[in-house]
Order: sequence, then structure tokens, then C-alpha cells
Amino acid sequence: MTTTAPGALTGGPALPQRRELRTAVPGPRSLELQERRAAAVARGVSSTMPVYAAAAGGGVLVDVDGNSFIDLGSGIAVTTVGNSHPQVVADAGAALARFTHTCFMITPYEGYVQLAEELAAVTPGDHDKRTALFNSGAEAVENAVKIARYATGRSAVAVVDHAYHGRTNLTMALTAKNMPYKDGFGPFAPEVYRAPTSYPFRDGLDGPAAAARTIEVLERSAGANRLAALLIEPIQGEGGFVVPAPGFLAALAAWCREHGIVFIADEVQTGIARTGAWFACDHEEVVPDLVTMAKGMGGGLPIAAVTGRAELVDAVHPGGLGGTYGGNPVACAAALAALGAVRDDGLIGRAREIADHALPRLRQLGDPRIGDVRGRGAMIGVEFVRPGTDEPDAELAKAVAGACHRAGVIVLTCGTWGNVVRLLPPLAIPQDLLVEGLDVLEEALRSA
Ligand code: PLZ
Repeated sequence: MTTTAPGALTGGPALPQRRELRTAVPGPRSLELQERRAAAVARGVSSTMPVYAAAAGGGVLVDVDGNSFIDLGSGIAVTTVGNSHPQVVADAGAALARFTHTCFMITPYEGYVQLAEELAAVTPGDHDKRTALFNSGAEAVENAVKIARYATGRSAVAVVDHAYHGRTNLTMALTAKNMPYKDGFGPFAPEVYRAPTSYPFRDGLDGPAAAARTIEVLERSAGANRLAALLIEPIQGEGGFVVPAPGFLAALAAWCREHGIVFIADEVQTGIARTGAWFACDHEEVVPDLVTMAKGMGGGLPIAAVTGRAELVDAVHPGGLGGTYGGNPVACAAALAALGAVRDDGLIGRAREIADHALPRLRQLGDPRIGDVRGRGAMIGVEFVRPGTDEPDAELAKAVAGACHRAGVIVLTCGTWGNVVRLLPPLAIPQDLLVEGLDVLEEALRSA
């Protein structure tokens, strides 16, 4: 047994990139913390794994018992550039030492402006853009809806089946799934209309046919003239890593344009290199009117944004958008460093490399319990079903994820039926660790 790894307390690239279990999972220190937690932390906030983090970087997370896990979850798609990326640490650290907060609405600072400039450059489309910064994905989504309502003078908002947009009151209404997100928390915000989406594995429709179905339902239930916005994840995240059929998003965007409906792409999970492009909309050359983003943009710090057409965003009166912490200076510095790391570390290409390795490998398994393997870039889902049917098998997804956890690999599940194992590795993960993580996943599936 080796002693504490050098760098184990600082994270970052110094952390040895290996899977190593020193205790049972969870170990004694984690068990102790789990007991303290039960007496102090709200039960409603739950965790996928009861192991407590001590350090993380590259493709690993080390727990308080010294166990080193391969991270295929990135804290739900957040640590795209890796945990404690050196440039993020340096730039956020320097910002931290200068000032921690002034409130952009009181005395502004350059980092906010620079981040807005950079987001205008990387988001889809070369039109004139404006940005407002917030703290979380849900807050960005709420504000995108506020902007769309203000700019159009309309109140109705369209969303689709399997959608996930957050846990605040409006975003709970926009989210499709009851448990665990909505149950008992109503009443919800009104004027939300839901239509079917494109789910090729389950509906077998091509993109234009799926879009026609979505549009028909919305015209009938809401009326195109009453809709302020259509809000959609270009690849659904929590709903099951559902990649829509080609042409689906473009057809919806065209319909929105025709009827003056603001097309909002929720790229909170898909944005910032995750799918092998700056944004998932880029794969289909779809240009949304507004883009929401969070997660990967902050290199692990809480920051979110709405970026979109200047004439829409600037329709809102001065003082109509904001919040005490939105665009915190330390988080802005971290975000600027994270965007720089995407470029400097070639992470868009790296995301594609991950897909090129993982997708064919998982598809080749030919296991009859795997209904579908799908995704783009480093956003990959394996949907489990009962062999010979499309009946969701959530038990199997749970068993496979559990076996991975016990073997030292962090994977997450998702899906309306909870039957999808999803992979969201940091793009900083070394290739050999990715391969080893997939070996463990395969073994977990064989033994489940
Ligand atoms: N939009 C597309 O994926 C967050 C949720 C985890 P926040 N997804 C992870 C959970 O169970 O709370 C998400 C998303 C999309 C919006 C959000 C919300 O982002 O930063 O969690 O508010």
C-alpha cells in the first residue's frame, strides 16, 4: 500500500491518474461522515455514492479513505476541463485575492464584460448578441423565459416530453418528470405546454416527422400566436441522453422563426465542448435565438449565462434582469480560464475522440439487454431494456451503476424510466483511464 499520493490535497494534474481501492466502498471515514450527515443535512438532498471527496483532478476523484475513483460523471457534466484545472486555479485564485464581490449591478468589473464577449464569439450564429450572467442552470433558464416573454409580449412556453430544466418553481413546471423533481412541490407556474419530442429508439420517426408531430400538438394546445418561446435541450440530459433524429431541431427552429416564437436551446448540460462542438446545436447548424448554459462553463465554479440575439435580450428595460451574485468575479475568472482551456487543451477534439472510442465499443457488446447506445462526444448513454422488448429495465441500470461504484468507477444513471447509464467523463481524462473505466462497466454488465 502506498502512502498519500503527492498532490492528493491539491487536486489538479499532480494527482496520480489511477484507479485504486484501499478500503471497502464506502470506507470507514466516509461511513463516519455519512452518519454525521444524516443528523445534519436535509434528507431531500441525496447523493449517488456515499463516498466523501478529498481531491480530484484529470480523470480521478480521491475520497477521504484514500480510494481513487475513475470519474465518468464530472459532477454531472461540470468538470469538462477537469477538476482544479491549473489555469482555472491560477486565474480564479488571482481574482479571489483581488476582490471576491462587488455586485455587478453596483460597481461592475472587466471579467463579466470579457466573458460576455467570449460567449458571443463561441455561441452559434454570427448575429449581434448580448449576455446576462447568473449562478445556476435553472436561473439561466428562468431568465431566458423572462426575456422571451418580455420581448414577445406573449406568456405561453412550450417544452417537450423527457425535458429537464431545473428545480425552481418555473423550471419544475418546465421539467417533465414527477419523481423526484416535482412530487409534492406544486402548484407550478402556469402557461407551460408540453409536446412529444424526437426519441428515435422509441418512436422510430425521422426528424421532420417527429417535428411535425410536436408542432401539431403545440398549435392545437397552445396556439403558435400565444407562444413566447420553445425551450428545448438539443440532446436531452436527465431525460435519458436522447439525441433527436437529424432535422428535428432545424424544423422546430424554422417553425419558431415563422411564428415569432423565441427558440431557446437549453445547453446547460450539452454546452462548452461536451458533445464535441462548442454547443450541441452546432452539429446541426441550428442557430437558437437564446442559449442557456452553466455546468461546463465555470470549470467547477457556479456560473451560468443566457446569450442571445441583441434585439431580444436588450428589449428588457434596465434593471429588469440581475441578482446579487450573478457573474461573480471569481466565477468569471474561472469561466474565462475554462474557455481558454477548451481551446488550449484541444478539448473539442478530445470529446470526439472519446465518442469514437466508446460508442463503437459499447455498440459491439451486442448484449440483448442493451436497447440503445447513443450520444455525441463525451455525452454517452446506454439504455437498458428487457431483452426483445423496449420495456425499460431500471433495475439493471441501477445494478450496473452500483457494481461500477463498488469497483471504483463513478457512473451516473438518468432517463424518464431511470434505465439509462450515462457517461460524462472529464475531457481531461487520460485515454488509458477511459479504457479501464469502460472495462469495468463491461464487467459490471456481464456480472449483473
Ligand atoms: N437544464 C439541461 O441538465 C441540470 C440536475 C441534477 P442547475 N442538470 C442536473 C439535479 O438532480 O438537480 C440542468 C440541465 C439542463 C437546466 C439544468 C439546471 O441546472 O445548475 O442544476 O440549476
